[in-house]
Formats: sequence, C-alpha cells, structure tokens
Amino acid sequence: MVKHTATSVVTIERFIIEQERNFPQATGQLSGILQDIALAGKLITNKVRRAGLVDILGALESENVQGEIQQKLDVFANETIVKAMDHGGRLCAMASEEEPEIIPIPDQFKCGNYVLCFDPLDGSSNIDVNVPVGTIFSVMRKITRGVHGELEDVLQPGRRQVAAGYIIYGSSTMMVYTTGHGVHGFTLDPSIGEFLLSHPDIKIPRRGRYLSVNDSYEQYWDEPVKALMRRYRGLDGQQKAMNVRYVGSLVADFHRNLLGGGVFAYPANTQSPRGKLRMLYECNPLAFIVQQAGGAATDGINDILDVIPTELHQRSPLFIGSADDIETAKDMLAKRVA
Ligand code: P6P
Repeated sequence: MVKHTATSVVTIERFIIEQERNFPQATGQLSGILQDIALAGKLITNKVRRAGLVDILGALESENVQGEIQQKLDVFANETIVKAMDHGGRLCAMASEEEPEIIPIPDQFKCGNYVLCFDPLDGSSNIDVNVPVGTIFSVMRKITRGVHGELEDVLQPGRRQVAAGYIIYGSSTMMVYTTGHGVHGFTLDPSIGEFLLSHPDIKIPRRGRYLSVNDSYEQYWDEPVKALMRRYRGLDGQQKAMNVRYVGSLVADFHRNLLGGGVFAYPANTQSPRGKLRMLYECNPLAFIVQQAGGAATDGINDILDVIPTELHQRSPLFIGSADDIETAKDMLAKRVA
C-alpha cells in the first residue's frame, strides 16, 4: 500500500489509481465511479459558490441561464450527479434522496456491477445563510442476477458498502471517502480544479470534544436519551462536559467531529419516531466512514452497519462519532430494551 503524506502533491485521480493497484483483481469500475463523483463535486461546488449571486447574476444573464441559475440547487446537484454517473458503464442503478424510486440506467448506456445511493445536497436550506452543505454517497455491489439494478440491490446492510464518502462545500470544498482501507480527505484547489490529498488516513479521537444535537426536541426524547445527553453535558458528574456545536447541516457537523472527535446525535422522538436521517444515503455512508476512522455508529440498539433496510427512504435514529462516546450511548440506551 503506497503511503502518502499531506506534504506530497497527490491528486485524487492519482490516489485512486494507486489504491486500485493494490487489488490486482480490480476492474477499474470502482475507481471510475469515484473519479466521476469527484467531477460531479467540482460542477456542484461551482454552482453552490455562486448561490448568493443568483439575483445579481440573474439580472446580468439571459433568461434561460437565469432560469438555470435559479433552479433549486439540490435539484441541480441531483441532475449533475445522475448525468455524471449514468453513462460510465459502472452502475446498474442509482438511488437519490431527491427521487421517489430507484433511478435506472438509460437503455442507451451499458450497465455495470455497482449501485450508487446519494443525497445530492444535504442541508441545502442552509445555503441562503452560507452554512456549509454536502453531498453524501454510498456504493455497493449488485447482488441480483439481471443486467439492470433492482430495489434489492440498494436495500443491503451498510456493511456491504464497498465505498462511501461525502463532499463538503465549506470554507473550502473537500472530498472525504473510504473504500475500506482508511479514510482520506482531498481539498479542492480551485486554481487548478484538482482535489489534492490534504488529510491522509483520518482517525477520529476515541473520546471527543463536541456534542452535536438539536436539544429543542428534548421534551420529545425518552428518558434514556435524556440521561445520555445529561451525561455528555457532564451534568451527572460522570464525565467532562462536551462542547455543544450544532449547525444543522449533517455533513458540516459530522466533518468537524470526525477531525476533532465527538458525537452527532439525531435520536428518535415522538415527532419523528424513526428519527429524521435516511439510512441508505446518510446514516450508512457516514457509519462506514466513521468505522474506518476508528469510530462507531448506532441507532441506539444496533450498529448502523448491521441494519437491513426494508424501504428506499427509510429513516433511522443516529448516534455517530468517537468510539468511547458511542460506547457510552450503547450502554445507556440498551437499558431501554432490557
Ligand atoms: P433539525 C438538514 O435538513 C438535515 O437533513 C441534516 O443535514 C441536519 O443534520 C438535520 O436535517 C437538521 O435537522 O431537525 O435539527 O433541523
């Protein structure tokens, strides 16, 4: 395995190819998927960065371009990913947060052996206030026998993922992904339009500094969850208080905790009995990443990666982050089923 440090200038394309060389049986399909996602990320970042200029640019641009610029950015991001991915011959189907059913590969294109699940622009409501948003993706192998992908191919437990990652459109644009051999971060250099290796082999601290939770729902949580949040806040004297950091954008909150250590929690509550976040293209990919970085993710009872999904847009409670902090969550939440 080639070991890179952040001091050497390594593009994401070079890193992906060098990683592929460690697997002689690799066909290059997965490498191609990752490279196409990186391209989609560059196209989306270009639009997201201009979001604040819509009215100004709209006044200057022709009607149709103005219409395009004003198109909802999450719809734009969804279309950008579908168009970047549907003709490469590596996928047999896709599933998007923006589409009610799975997205087939058009008949004029060859089908491949993988499926892609993605949230094209999670947290997009934050764009107007310049809070970072993100694209989240998950890749699994096809398990059905036909040429075209089916619902069964995407309803696989997270442990079956072969790749997962996100692109965060923040103070800089970063692509962070894993293929099961560590977690690696690449920062977009807009002057050359390349993602460069900036965070090789990311590891999440075993115990964290940050707690990310929307405690306006506290009145709707059950007692074990309330007790867990008191524990994280140091109110029961069992541990040092964690700093609460919550921007309301999953990728931004997750990314900060991945690098600095901590827990992101979106518990079930009486308003959202199965939680809010989506299993296939939010919980599973982030759970794979955090596991590869030395952390953990649970729905409060099971490891997220072991849950067998039954619906395309299934929601799940989510507690994800530093291993020891998630162990605390498992201990305290297990009591509810004992
Ligand atoms: P709440 C954004 O809408 C989102 O899906 C995630 O990005 C974010 O973590 C969560 O919802 C915030 O939800 O209920 O705290 O506003």
